[in-house]
Amino acid sequence: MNLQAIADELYRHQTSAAELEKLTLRYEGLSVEDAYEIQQLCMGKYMNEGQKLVGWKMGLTSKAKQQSVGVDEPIFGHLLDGMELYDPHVSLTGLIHPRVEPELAFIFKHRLEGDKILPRDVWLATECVVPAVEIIDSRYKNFSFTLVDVVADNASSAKFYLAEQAYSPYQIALDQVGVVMRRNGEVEQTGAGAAVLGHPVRSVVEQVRMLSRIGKAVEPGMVVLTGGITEAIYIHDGDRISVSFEGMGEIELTVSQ
Ligand code: OOG
Ligand code: MG
Repeated sequence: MNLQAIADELYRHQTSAAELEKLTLRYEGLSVEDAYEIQQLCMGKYMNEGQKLVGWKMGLTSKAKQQSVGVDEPIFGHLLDGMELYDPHVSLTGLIHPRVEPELAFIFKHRLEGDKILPRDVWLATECVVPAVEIIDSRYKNFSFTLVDVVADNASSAKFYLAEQAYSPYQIALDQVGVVMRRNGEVEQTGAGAAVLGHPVRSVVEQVRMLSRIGKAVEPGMVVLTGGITEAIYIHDGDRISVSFEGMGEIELTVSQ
């Protein structure tokens, strides 16, 4: 199977906001390892064009997320500098059927690698924790995919925004942080940090372990998005999305064409 050709195809669809048919309907026998290889080849194209790897994202770390897409294990993807929003405003241009979800992000001062990582290693390596929102946008028709498809498509990543205020990792029990996501003032989703594998620190542990299988690590200065705390909601032109993180402030995201 020509994994590079599949990566090229995904790249074309990602950069032109064009939906595609699931890979698994067209290529028989693609494994999860193949899918991560396709993801790396595809992200390599962006990096060849000058984009920088700024971190990693975990996905499907909460039951709410797993149930909404019908995939029951965590996945990860690359975060590139071109995906980061500098202010909490998202333009729908270049996106297919975007959704937003609340997340907690970790930012690191030390390298983390290997498959024997424990939560205490993560705490020692963490500089700060920041509330975040991720805009996901599956390139597959109807936002419908299998594990293999979504991994190849860089775990549906499109954009992300980190709040301006960072917090000490010791100040707040991250599993206890309550989250309320509203659209135009109406409550859409609620949840708590514990939805993410019991505690968001476990998502970082899992991220490092998964990276060790492909010989990669979390480098100093990198961000890790630990995964949607609630189900993601679709965004439309004119939406005002507010996400409050108990004890950690609020993100107000506006959406336009
Ligand atoms: C896959 C990406 C999941 C998360 O935080 O759970 C994700 C998807 O739902 O399209 O980013
Ligand atoms: Mg996410």
